[in-house]
Amino acid sequence: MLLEGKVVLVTGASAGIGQATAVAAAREGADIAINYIGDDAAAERTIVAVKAFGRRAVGFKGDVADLETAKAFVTGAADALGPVDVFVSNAGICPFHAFLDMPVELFERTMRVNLHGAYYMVQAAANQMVDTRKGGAIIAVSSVSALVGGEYQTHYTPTKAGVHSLMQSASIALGRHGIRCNSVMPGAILTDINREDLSDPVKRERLEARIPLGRLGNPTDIADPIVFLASDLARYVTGAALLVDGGLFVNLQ
Ligand code: NAD
Ligand code: RM4
Repeated sequence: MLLEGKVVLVTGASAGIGQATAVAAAREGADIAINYIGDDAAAERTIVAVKAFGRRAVGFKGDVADLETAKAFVTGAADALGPVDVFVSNAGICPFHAFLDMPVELFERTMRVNLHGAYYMVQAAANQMVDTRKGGAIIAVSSVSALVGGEYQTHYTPTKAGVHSLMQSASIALGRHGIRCNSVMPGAILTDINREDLSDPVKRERLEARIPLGRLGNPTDIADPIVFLASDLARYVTGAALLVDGGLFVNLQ
């Protein structure tokens, strides 16, 4: 087991990559606290799946864009499970939209959830890790979109470059406290975030054809590399990005 006895916190863990990460960390022996927004029943499914591994699980509802959510999540999780060892900043949105007529509300909401939300959460977790002097690992879910653009993602791709940049700077600020900070960069993973976008068969086939491993990813393809970065196997890895995209990025021609 790679995370035995660790307390792992995951944001946006009622579905997709966050849910798979919570379950994978539980499989590796961790107790889990999840942040989620909206769907109580979906969050409960994550909690049930964690408990099936005999681990403890608690859920905290809240919008990551709100600074108070971060404080409540990190302190509430510590009260329930003990201090945080691993923090996964995963919550994110990508409401696909054209550039020239991007509504200001959509632009600002995407920034607030994906970038401000990650910042508040990571800062709250880091403060607790520093206070308890235990060290720890922080992983932000960035994207291949930190490296390449998307016509309908002009509000989104800067946030994904931003969360990786946050991990780089935080790794410097926190290294002396024994805290490692890294990002994962998923490629095209089939989840709710892009289900509608990829329902266009032409777009989906074009994307699949570009992936050397021949398929879209699924959430567990990302959860396992996150577990690796969280674990002592990655003890000398900090400030790094792990691209997990089936080869999508490098396949130019
Ligand atoms: P998803 O829609 O299944 O999961 C996103 C999760 O974030 C959901 O559980 C949602 O409820 C939660 N969330 C959204 N806004 C929130 C808020 N304000 N507060 C708290 N939680 C909130 O999609 P996913 O693909 O699993 O996305 C997870 C992360 O992975 C995102 O950060 C996304 O940018 C990133 N990502 C996804 C892909 C992909 O192809 N699916 C690729 C690269 C990166
Ligand atoms: C990712 C990447 C994927 C897209 C999702 C929504 O970062 O750009 O291709 O489907 O976001």
